[in-house]
Amino acid sequence: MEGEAMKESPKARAGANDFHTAIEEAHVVALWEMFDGEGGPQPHPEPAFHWPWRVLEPLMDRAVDETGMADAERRVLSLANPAHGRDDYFRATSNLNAGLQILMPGERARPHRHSMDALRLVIEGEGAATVVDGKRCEMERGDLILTPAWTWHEHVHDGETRVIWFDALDVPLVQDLDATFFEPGPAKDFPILPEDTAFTAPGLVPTEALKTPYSPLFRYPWIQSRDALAAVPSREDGSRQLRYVNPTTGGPVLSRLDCYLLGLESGKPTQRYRTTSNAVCFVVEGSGTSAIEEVTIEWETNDIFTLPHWSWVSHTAGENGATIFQSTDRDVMRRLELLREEQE
Ligand code: 1HN
Repeated sequence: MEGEAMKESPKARAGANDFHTAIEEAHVVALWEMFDGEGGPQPHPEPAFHWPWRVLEPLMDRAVDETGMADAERRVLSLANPAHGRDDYFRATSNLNAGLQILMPGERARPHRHSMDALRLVIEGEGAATVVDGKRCEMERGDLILTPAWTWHEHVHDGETRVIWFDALDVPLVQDLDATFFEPGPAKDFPILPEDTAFTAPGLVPTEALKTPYSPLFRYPWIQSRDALAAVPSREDGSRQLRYVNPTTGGPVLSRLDCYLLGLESGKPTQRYRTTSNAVCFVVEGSGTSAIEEVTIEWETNDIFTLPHWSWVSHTAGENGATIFQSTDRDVMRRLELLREEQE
């Protein structure tokens, strides 16, 4: 009653309005009216989202009919999370961009470079290659190809079938930091790089390679990742995990993209965890379900789904187990001292 009487007092109302008009005109906000008093991490801002391959694959074929490579810098369908709106089309999840790219036989995506880190995980096709600072990286199913920030990169295709790959970039983060730079080719002034065979002896790296802030290996072939994952002992929940690292530092492969390969055993839910980092998952093999806060995603091979920050996550693989590739901003969060992780 007292409160209502106060509200109805013309003098009080005029006073409040005066204050609110005045602060609005001064471009300031009264924080005590905004803050809800709850400490600790705020609820995660977006639900997990899922792009099934059965929906995207036909659209990739249609994209080929829509545009030729003469008119497209890259023939990419960018995964625009509806939580961020279609105008924010680079956000698959808050800090990460993901997309699918298709190249047809004889086509070429011309060289360029940009301040964003980028990587590709090859989905299908043979005969395509990404040329990174002059180094040719063949693209085969499951291969991880890096195109680090400010390296020249182009995609070429001398094979006979369509080639499709998953793209992941740190575009939204770089945009938010207002640090986007782009330069069209032709590629020029790139360094002479060691062959990947210079890195294949465990414990030995060429000294010149220590000078880059990214992995000097631009290609992580699937057969090697698959065999390495098979050799990792299972954790109690049946999962196995590998991190793709820069062999010269043991750190992330790229400054702002940190990648993992997760192996899941059939029918065993993984221990629930949450992290302040974000991930985009690409299903390399198998099918299964993931419980991500209130959302349950049923995924199959080649599907893409997100793990938004601070969401409780548990994965369960179907009959034959599964392998999931994860592109994350985890090492960015760690270096900013914002990485928090919990396990149940
Ligand atoms: C880019 O340069 C590529 O080089 C793919 O293949 C996707 C999305 C946003 C900005 C640049 C590529 C991209 C991109």
